[in-house]
Order: sequence, then structure tokens, then C-alpha cells
Amino acid sequence: MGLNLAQKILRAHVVEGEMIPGKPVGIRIDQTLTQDATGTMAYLQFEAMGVPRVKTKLSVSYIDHNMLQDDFKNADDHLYLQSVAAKYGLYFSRPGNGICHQVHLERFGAPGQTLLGSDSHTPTQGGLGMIAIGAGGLDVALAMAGQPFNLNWPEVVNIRLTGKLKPWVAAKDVILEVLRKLTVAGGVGKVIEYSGPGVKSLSVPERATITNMGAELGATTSIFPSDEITKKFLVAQKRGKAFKPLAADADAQYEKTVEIDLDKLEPLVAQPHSPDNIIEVKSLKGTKVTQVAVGSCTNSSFRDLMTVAGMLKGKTVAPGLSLAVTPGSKQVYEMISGNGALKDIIASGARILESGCGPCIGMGFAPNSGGVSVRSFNRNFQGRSGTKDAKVYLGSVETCIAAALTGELTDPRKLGKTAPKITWPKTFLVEDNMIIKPTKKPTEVIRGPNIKPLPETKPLEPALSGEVLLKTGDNVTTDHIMPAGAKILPLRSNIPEIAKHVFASVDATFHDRAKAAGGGFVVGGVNYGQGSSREHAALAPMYLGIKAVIAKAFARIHRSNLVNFGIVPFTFVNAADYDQIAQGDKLTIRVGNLDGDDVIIHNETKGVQIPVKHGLSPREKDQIRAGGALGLAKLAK
Ligand code: MIC
Ligand code: SF4
Repeated sequence: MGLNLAQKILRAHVVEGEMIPGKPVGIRIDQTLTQDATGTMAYLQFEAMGVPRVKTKLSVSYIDHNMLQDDFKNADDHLYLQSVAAKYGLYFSRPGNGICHQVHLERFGAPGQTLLGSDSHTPTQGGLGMIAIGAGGLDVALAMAGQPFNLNWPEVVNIRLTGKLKPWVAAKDVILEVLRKLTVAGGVGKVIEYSGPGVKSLSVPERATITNMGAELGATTSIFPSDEITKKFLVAQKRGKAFKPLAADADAQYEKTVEIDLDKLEPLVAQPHSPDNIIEVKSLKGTKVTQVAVGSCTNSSFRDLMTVAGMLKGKTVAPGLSLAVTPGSKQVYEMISGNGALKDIIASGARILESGCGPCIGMGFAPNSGGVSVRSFNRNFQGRSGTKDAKVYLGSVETCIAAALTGELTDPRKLGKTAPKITWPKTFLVEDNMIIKPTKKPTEVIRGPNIKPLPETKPLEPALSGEVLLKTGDNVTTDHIMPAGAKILPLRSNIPEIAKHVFASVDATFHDRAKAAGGGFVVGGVNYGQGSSREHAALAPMYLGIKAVIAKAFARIHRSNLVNFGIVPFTFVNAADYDQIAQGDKLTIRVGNLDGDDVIIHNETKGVQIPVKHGLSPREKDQIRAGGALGLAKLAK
């Protein structure tokens, strides 16, 4: 029986466990990446492990999220990260060098290797034929310390691409179509693997747009084969040596195959407030738009910025609308300024933002009240833009600029028969002067006042009791649990402070009630904790005394983060029992030593007993018993 590509790479990296779908395995990690918003916590945890140097082939620390420096906090974090990188042997990508996933694609990604990143869009590197997985900072810290990464052996779904994209239809429309078909929970526990004759019509950055937004499916990762196009990209990045041809066997088996005919695709958008709320752009014709933003790790490559320039050349942004454009990396920025494309963008009235995450994570450029924003990004959860009642649509660069020029949602095909043609350079401009290489020189770690010590964790108690502090619905995101944005993100290395914002947008009283009650429980629906990999969505609730979350189903990364911080993730045996618990109910859960999987919740307020499961692997049980993975790592030292 032939193997698919994901299985081939994973198999070559397995160090423990059984390769049976749903069963836990440990894999060796070749590369890691962190960004500043998750990195500070990851490195505080790495430091606590007492390992003198990172043990991976390559580890990179990026600064791209917390770039607004309205006081000392973000700048303190940057210095801490730079000094930690120097001390422990990491590459350091300085602020201004670009968005981690874009820069990693250009400078470090390597076909056939494994990458673990403390950011949910780490699968971007699947565009280069890597197994690239997003995880919480603690998992990344453990990988840097040489530990295997644990995951359940995934099912592999094949997306078979045929045909070729028509003018004005983009790679973004491919992933929006996949989201329409599979939904935001459709990828949980799965790897999405692309195959078929349509693959060769897509460049590496286009493939990376698709694998990037595979995160929105909840998938473990997404991957493309590594072929002649991959080789051309790596050679153009002066990294030809990293190339390795990789593909699935001709008779590879998949859990299922979904066919997409690229010829038939049309420009699509995700409507507010979910990336799977997909519709054709043409059916929203005439919807007034007040702002447009191009950028983010999904769509800020050279190809994307050249498309922006080509479409804007000689034109002016529609009145009553603001357009922001973010080049994804310094390489892209320098190249478009060298070839004159930047001039066309500036001349049109666009506002150029520095290379970083920016508006994607609410770091500036928030929309007006009730505004309509069209963005080339990957997430449109309510409030993420910084304006709670804004309506955010996600679309291709082509769809964004069509809106920017006309002031309303417009099918880009209406702009003419031929889309701007992009001339690819033979070689990209390779100048790594903003990447500091690891050295062996002894260095001191710089800890400004924003770097607070890690909070204490406590071993598991045999009986958990308390109040249900919050009951949520389905698809709650980590942006709901632990919001981001310009005001809250600078607190990422200060848990007592950031904990004040837990669930702030859902229920502003949550923090005070949790504190007063000395902790308690949260109840959720399906796909609880989708979205970001931020471990603060587990760490801050742990700090507030949350002992367990009881949900219909969890998103993969968030479930692992809960376990990493000693919070038990229970799922209902019967989903209907969700109705048997109300906010404010008093629960007692006798977990004992977590030996059996079946646990009964006693709802003392309602006088009912509710069966739940924890589904913890032996390793996860040990972690929870020790009060979390860091506790366990310390015990093992
Ligand atoms: C995001 O897109 O939500 C982020 C910000 O990049 C997060 C990481 C974080 O919260 O720091 C992610 O996707 O993991
Ligand atoms: Fe940054 Fe947005 Fe990408 Fe997250 S999704 S890494 S915030 S650009």
C-alpha cells in the first residue's frame, strides 16, 4: 500500500508511539520558530528547563506582532528575546524584517523537515513540502530542549487540484473554497495534502497562502509536494541546497479525496464573523466598504504586492475608504521599492505599514464604528480588528484592491479581461542583514520590568469543585478567551496583568467573578478554543483558578495548551448533556488520579450526574497530575 506525503515525512520523524489514526505519537522536530507575542512565555519556560543551548537543527525567534511601541513594554520584550536568542543559540529576526511565516518561507523552510512553531499559522511552510505544525509556547520550548512533539497520528485528506486558475482568481480563493467545503472544524485531527495536476500551476508563495489558511480548518497541518516549482523558488532564494523532491506514492491512500477544479473557481469572500462563511464576491456586489487592508502572513508575498501595484498603477483609492498595504518581509519591501512598484502603491493613496502582523492582530488600523473592512488576512472573528461592531470580509488581494478602487465589494473580474502580469525575478533580493546569527559568545539575558516570572502551577487535586463561571456556545475562539490587540498584547509576558482580560469581550465580569470564587469551571460547545495557538488562553485561566473546561469538542492546539497548564479538558459523553449545566451551577468532579477515562460530574445545583471523558494519553495524565507540562519537565530534570 502506497504512502501519502504527510505519512512519509512523519514516519521518518517518529520516535515513539503507534502510527494508527488517533493514537499518540512523538515526532522529532528539526526546526522551531517563535514570534514575540508567544515567544516571551516560550523562552521563560525554556529557561526554566535549564538546557544550555537549543538542540534543534535550527531555531528562529521573530519579532513581528508587538510592533507598536507606545511605552516600554514591547521594546523590553524585543530586547529580552534578542538576548535569549544570543544566549541559547537561536537565529534572531529583528523587528522590521517581516512576518515570521513569510520570512521563514523565504529564508529557512526546507522540504521534508519538521517545524514546530508557537503560532497557529506555522503550516505556511507546508507550501514548501514541510510538516509544519503550530503549538503552544511550552511545546515549542520542549522541542528546543530536544524533546519529541506529541500529537495524535493524523488522518490525511487529499485535496486533488485539476485545471488552472482563471485570471483574477487566486490561491486565496482555493483555500476559501476548501473552507466552504470542510468548515472551521473540518480539519481537526487531520492533515490536508494537496495533489493533482493543478498543483504545478501554483507558485510556492501561492501554495503557502493555501497551507497558511489551512489553520482555519483546525487541521494539524497542510502540505504540498516538493517539485520543480519548489526547486525554482529555493534556487531563486539562493537556497538550492535545501531542495529535495518529495511526493506521495502513486497508489497513496487517503481518508478521503476532495476534488477542486481550478478552472471553475470564482472570486470568493469569507463574510463576518467566520472564515468558513463563504460566498461568491459577485453576490455581494454593491456592499459599501470603508477600509481595505492587504498584508498578513496569508497574502503579503512579492507576488501579492506586485498584484497590488499592478492594479493600483495610475489610479486612486476610492474616496471615503482607507487602504493599508503591508509588505510581508523586508525582502518583499526592498524588491518592490527597487523595481518601482512601491511608487505605484504610494501614488494611489495607499497607506504603507511596516512589515509585521499589524492590523491582522489589531495592532492599529482598526475600522470605523460599524465599518466594513475587506482584508487579505485569514481570520475575521468578531472584535479581532479592534472594532467590535466592524464587519470584516476576507478575500484575495485581487478582491481587496477591487474594493479599494470602487469603494464597494466588486468581483475583480469586472475590472477587465487581463489581470496584472507578474514578472518573477530570476533571483530574489537576498540580504539577511536583519537576521542575527547564533554565536557562542556568553551573553546576559536582559529582563526589563515587563518580564514577569512564570506563575506557579499546582498538582492535581482528586476532587475538583466550584462554580460554572461561564457557559459559551460553539466555535469559541482563543480571541474570545484571551483577546489580543494593541492594548492587551504587550501584557503577554505578565500573566497577572493579562489575566484581567480573560473573556473580557464575552463577559467583562469574568475576571472579578473568577477571582472572588477562587476559580471554577468553563463550559463550551464544539470546536472550543479554535484559532490562535496562544497558550495565554490556558495559562491566564489557570492563573484565575480554572480547573477544568467541559466542552462538546476541542480545537487541537487549545486542548494541548489546557493540558500543558494542568486544566482538565472534559468532553460530554452525550452532547445533549450540555443543556444539563447552566452558568452558576455548582459542580463536583471526582477525578481521583485520572486513571479511568470515564468521569462523572455531579451537578449539585441541579441534582444530576453527567458522564464525561478526558481522553488523556498516559503522558498527558502525568502532565496534569504534575500541574502541567512544565511541572513535569522540572520533575524529570
Ligand atoms: C493570531 O493570528 O491569532 C496570532 C496572534 O498570530 C496567534 C498567536 C498569538 O496569539 O500570539 C496564532 O495564530 O497562533
Ligand atoms: Fe501575524 Fe496575523 Fe499571521 Fe497571526 S495571522 S501570524 S497575527 S499576520
